Amino acid sequence: MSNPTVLILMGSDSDLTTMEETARVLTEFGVPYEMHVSSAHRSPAKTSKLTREAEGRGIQVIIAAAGMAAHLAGVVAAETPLPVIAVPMPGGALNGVDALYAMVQMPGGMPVATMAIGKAGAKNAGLLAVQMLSLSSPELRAKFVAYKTRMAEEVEEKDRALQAALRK
Ligand code: RP5
Repeated sequence: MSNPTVLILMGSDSDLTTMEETARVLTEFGVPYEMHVSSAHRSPAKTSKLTREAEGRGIQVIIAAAGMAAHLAGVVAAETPLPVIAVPMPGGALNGVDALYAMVQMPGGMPVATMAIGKAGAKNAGLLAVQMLSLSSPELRAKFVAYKTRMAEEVEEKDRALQAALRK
């Protein structure tokens, strides 16, 4: 995509099925993004290069997804002033709880915004990135407000259907 404003990094291609949820949200909001497989442990030099160059290329938010001993978001945050959103991947013996703890327990001075484990977290990472970008984009803010209105309407519809079913 041309002029991406969001950089998505994931530790392995095995994370892609989960992180497609983030890509879907960004596409829905018309936010250009770039996605790479890059691991904190297996390819540290590549991760460092992508992170250091991000701001200069116009990236405003970095989303880091990793599983198991998930250091990716932390090492990315260490090398950039950009905000970093972390998504813990399910899988492994602890099914994502290990990644959640690794990501959420950052030491003071080094924040990463940690989402829920798995697809809900991947979806919310996209939405949080949209909210961050909305701070300087009235157009994106309007889209986000419309999204929330639509969501509330869907809940109303579901409740109407439930009430109708209960009356039968
Ligand atoms: C992490 O290890 C990746 O983010 C992935 O969630 C997990 C397993 O990776 P693979 O062995 O499937 O490549 O670094």
